[in-house]
Amino acid sequence: MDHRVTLTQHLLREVEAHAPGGGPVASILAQVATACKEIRAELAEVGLGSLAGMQGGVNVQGESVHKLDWFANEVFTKHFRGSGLLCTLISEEMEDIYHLDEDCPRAQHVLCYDPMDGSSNLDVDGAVGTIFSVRRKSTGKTHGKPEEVFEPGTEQVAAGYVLYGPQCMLVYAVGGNVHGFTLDTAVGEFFLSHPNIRMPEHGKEFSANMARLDAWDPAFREFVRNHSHGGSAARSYSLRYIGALVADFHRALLRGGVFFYPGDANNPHGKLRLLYEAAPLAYLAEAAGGAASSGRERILSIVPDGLHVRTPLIIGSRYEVSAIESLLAGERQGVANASLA
Ligand code: P6P
Repeated sequence: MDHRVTLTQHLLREVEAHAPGGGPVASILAQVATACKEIRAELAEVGLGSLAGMQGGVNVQGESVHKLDWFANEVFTKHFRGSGLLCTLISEEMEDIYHLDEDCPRAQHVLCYDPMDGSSNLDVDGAVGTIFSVRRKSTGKTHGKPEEVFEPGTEQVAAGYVLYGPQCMLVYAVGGNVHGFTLDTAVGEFFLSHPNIRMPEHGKEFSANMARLDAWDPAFREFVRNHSHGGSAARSYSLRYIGALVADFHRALLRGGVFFYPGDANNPHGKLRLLYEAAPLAYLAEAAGGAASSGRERILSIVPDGLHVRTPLIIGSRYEVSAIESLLAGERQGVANASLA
């Protein structure tokens, strides 16, 4: 059998090359992968088990909680409590930080994660995902408080996601390139399948909840018009929208194009959360040669002032992100078209 590179082998090499002294980071990401394998096993048969449907109640986001949202969150706390790998967990499903007291003395890192992104897709067998971001714990007065992670996304030391689709893929970066792994379910191991992923300079698809078109800044309507059939752009695009950020981002990562979730008059910061959705995906987008913007600034430059702060998100190939930014800045589409020719 040809030598297939396991996630563990790859992590050790990649961390050594790009995060010297970051040995614990390799172990953290390996533990994340193990947690996600357990989540996937449950997902694969959710219709047959007791975890189908809603748990009742709403989370800190005011969103209905699916039973698997909480199950996935618990899998993470179980896999890291007592591991000595993490000092603090920050989750979409937990209002406050989750401090691992017994691990704190040994641990040097914090994990921000969305355990089950797109969970509304679950009961219709749609794609869902887990998003994760690793940051260093602070040793100063902010340690053990939310302020510990009130740093720009450039401070992340690793980020990635697991996409539970027809395949189960894990994608991560730890300071170098972006790499993709596919789960061999017979072996129970992630094997390297997409080394050194580069996001195409531009794509042929845009991804957005078009039902909100009239609520957005007119620049988004102009971008959609310009890139739809008969539009002024050099080619017309297709619309693809899965309703799970991880799945819509993964497509743009591999095929190019753009996903956007703007703010509007009622929700100027949009819906997506910075710490465990936008920032980790922006880290990957830029590492793969793409871009991620709030429309006003680079996502990785934003300093959060809360654990669950939201941000508008425009993420994908450089051409499309800059085209939208140009329109938002009041420039005409022609400026951005030049780079498409
Ligand atoms: P809407 C899922 O609930 C999520 O947080 C993201 O995964 C997804 O991109 C977005 O919300 C979908 O939101 O408003 O289009 O249903």
